[in-house]
Amino acid sequence: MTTLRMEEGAHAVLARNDRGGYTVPTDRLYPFQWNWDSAFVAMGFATFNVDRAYRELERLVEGQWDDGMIPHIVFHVPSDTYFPGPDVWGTRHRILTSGITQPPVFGMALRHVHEAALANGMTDAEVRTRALFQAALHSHRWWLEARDPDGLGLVSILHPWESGSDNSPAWDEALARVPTTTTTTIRRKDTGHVDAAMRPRDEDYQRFIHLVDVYRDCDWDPKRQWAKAPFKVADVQMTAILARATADLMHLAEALGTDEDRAGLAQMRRRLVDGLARRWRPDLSRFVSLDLISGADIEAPTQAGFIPLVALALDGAQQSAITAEIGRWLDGMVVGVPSTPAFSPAFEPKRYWRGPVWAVINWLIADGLRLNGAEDLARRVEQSTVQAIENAGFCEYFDPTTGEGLGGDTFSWTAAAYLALGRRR
Ligand code: 9WN
Repeated sequence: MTTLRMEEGAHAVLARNDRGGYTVPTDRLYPFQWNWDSAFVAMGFATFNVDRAYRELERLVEGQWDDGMIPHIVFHVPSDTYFPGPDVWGTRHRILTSGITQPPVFGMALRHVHEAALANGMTDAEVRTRALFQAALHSHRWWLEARDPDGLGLVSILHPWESGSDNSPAWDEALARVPTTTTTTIRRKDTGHVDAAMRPRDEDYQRFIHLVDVYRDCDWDPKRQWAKAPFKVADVQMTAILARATADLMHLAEALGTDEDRAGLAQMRRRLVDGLARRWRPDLSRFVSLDLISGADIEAPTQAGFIPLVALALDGAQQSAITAEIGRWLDGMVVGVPSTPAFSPAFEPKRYWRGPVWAVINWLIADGLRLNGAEDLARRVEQSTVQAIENAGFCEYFDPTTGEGLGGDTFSWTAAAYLALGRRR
């Protein structure tokens, strides 16, 4: 198919998943608005419809809590095709939402959309960006207060769903400590839409729901949750995205913020960059997360170890080491970067975050490689992503060993990634 036809196809996927100013990740499997999906989708919309890009972000912040948290799901309209729905979360925001969050790509998306709006001469760009900037700032403050109360310079996830990489091998040890007992009855819907062999296991779901039960019993109060959490991981992927989004907000604050905003953001960024820099492991040629309950480094190799590229300027030795390591993960793969490398005992090429390639992860990795001067590798990652989508369609994820498209098809963030990355070839 030609690039033009593919772009039309990507627009059609976004149109089909549009539910009135917000986009569902895909029909039925994910029938609500998801946090980081929408941020990527907004950047995709910015390539052809900036007004709609703003709407995506504006509809997401309808779900923002008074304390600043932007939830991982906003349940704008009821649907019975997804579990767990609002009844399980039992939160008490103005509109129904989940009680946990997801990677704050929002700030990155906001800068992107703002720049597209200026390039298009949109007259309401400043007003719209200003409102969203305040929402982003509030959410970043929440992140540091609620999820780095001890000032490590690293933010923590209290649930694997927050990472966006739900069943990643990175969580195996930490999650194994979480009991499988639940007070909520589990009624999985995902395996009715997608082959169970490509999804998290039942045991994973029992633990995921146990965590929801614990936090609901804390009335979703961040301090009580922090004290009670049976799963607490200072995540380098989350921290890197937050640090990068903070840098993007700093950029916006030059024109749109106050002196106080600028100083606060600069301090926030310094804290996160310093925290992240301490997570570099030269013997592994990547960054590692920290299990705050056991105190141990999480050494399982996953894509998260490369995401700090989006936030840090690495030194020459680190740059060579990390690019060589990414090259090693790509070796023998039809499409990379795998979410878990083939040499890992945990590698499962078709099971969700345990091997498959995700277009939006490649988008971040390529962006970070380019920031760190590795233009050739950045292009290789981008082109193999675009190629995979052209061969297999706008699938949720791809088998790195065959390039086969897996999970949900007609996926919004894959369409957005195609639009953004396709332009760079
Ligand atoms: C739980 C929507 C989301 C993505 C996540 C992906 C998956 C949900 C699920 O789908 O998670 O949030 O039910 O599996 O792991 O990254 O945001 O596309």
